[in-house]
Amino acid sequence: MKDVQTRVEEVLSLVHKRNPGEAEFHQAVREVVETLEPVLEKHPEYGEHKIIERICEPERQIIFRVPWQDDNGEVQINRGFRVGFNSALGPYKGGLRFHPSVYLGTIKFLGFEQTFKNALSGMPIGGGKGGADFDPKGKSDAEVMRFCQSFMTELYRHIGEMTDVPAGDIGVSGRELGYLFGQYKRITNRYESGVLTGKSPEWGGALVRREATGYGAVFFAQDMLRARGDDLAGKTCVVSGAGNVAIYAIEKLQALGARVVACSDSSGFVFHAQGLQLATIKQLKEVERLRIASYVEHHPDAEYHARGNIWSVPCQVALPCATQNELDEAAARQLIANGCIAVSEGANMPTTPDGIKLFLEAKLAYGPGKAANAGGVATSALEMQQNASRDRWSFEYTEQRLRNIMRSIHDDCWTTASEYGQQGNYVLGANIVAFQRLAEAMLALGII
Ligand code: NDP
Ligand code: 2IT
Repeated sequence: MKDVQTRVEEVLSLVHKRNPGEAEFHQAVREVVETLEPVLEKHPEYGEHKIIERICEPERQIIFRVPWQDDNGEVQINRGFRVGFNSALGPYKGGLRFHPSVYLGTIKFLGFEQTFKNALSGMPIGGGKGGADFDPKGKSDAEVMRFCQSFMTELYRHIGEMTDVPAGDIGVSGRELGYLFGQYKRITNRYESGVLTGKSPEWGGALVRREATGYGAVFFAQDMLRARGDDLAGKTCVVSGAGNVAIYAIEKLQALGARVVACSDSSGFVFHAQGLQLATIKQLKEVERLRIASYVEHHPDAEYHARGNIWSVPCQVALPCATQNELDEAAARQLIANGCIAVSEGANMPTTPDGIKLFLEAKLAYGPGKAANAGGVATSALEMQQNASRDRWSFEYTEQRLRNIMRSIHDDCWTTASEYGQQGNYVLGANIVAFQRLAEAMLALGII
């Protein structure tokens, strides 16, 4: 038997060789695999059955052409993706991202994270992810509709409520899911509600799904603080992003008595010392689809910093809710120096490995995305449950289910980290809990 460290190094070099140039995927795998040594020591059968090697190789990867016509009649061509990463625990489940930066490596990193996150959620869902290098910014509704219809015209044959269930991610929310579902329904001649989640509550979507990722990340922050005898009331917070996750993180932080002083988009950030006015942000972003810079036109006492660094704003609690690698070592250092005590990741992999190292060394409460933002996909699983039973739950009941799920995720990570002698290390806890659930299911299902 090879020693565990050699095996871990071999896995990483194989992932590099098989997936050249996919830096985010390499990063996501390294972050997980490096924490698994103690569990591999304890369970040699995982090594014998090459569980990690199998988890790192997606079960299937689909790449397809998405042709569509813009409003000028010009033909446009994008590239679409869907990666079915792991179906040991349930049908592939995970969002679709529409952003010009999307390539296969983005989808693989997100699919890998999703596989662990979904296992950690405790719901019966496997891991998958998809998307396209399409940029919805500046496109008319009609263009977005034609793009979504063309995308689904290929995707429909690969998905299904028992096979693969997409949802939203960056650039994909209620509007896009409506067009996607409409085309799926038309092609298949089935009103198969459970094939997509994040649908509008008017036609098959679950209440609380829209709010769930942001709310969940705040619940996770609340539980991390509670474990230290503290809470969110009165805390000064910074939330990056101004999209779906950021907006509902701000909403729940404010409801729990925290003061949120800054948020951002890819152009810059706003700082509002007296606390952000969420109604303005919702109007600008959800209705008018404008840049966050416009916020200061409504609130002249706020400041806008074009291309500024939001992590320079002093805060006690930080929620990165925009995108991967948005919080680097220098930003982590600045947050710590400014007295930040908790970081809860609404985005996927927003902190760079050097940043994470600093957070762990400083022993602040650091909740990695695969734990802290699992509330979104967990509520998607609740939507699947409602669709399967043709039922509809109240907002209060669904939010309570989400609250309980976040508490369980927190407690599972906490207990496992303590068992492995690393109390308070949610990175180690999350990775080990998720890996063991996946490993046990994969052992039971045989070599497939
Ligand atoms: P949205 O598209 O609604 O919002 C994304 C926000 O992040 C926007 O403010 C956007 O600014 C900003 N952003 C996106 N890309 C970049 C970039 N490259 N650089 C700087 N800012 C950027 O997406 P979501 O809120 O749904 O997703 C945000 C994060 O949360 C992502 O990491 C996603 O994977 C993760 N997540 C989402 C879940 C969900 O349920 N939606 C569930 C779990 C995780 P701009 O408009 O200028 O591009
Ligand atoms: O990253 C994520 O967890 C999501 N984008 C949500 C996935 C889902 O299926 O709800």
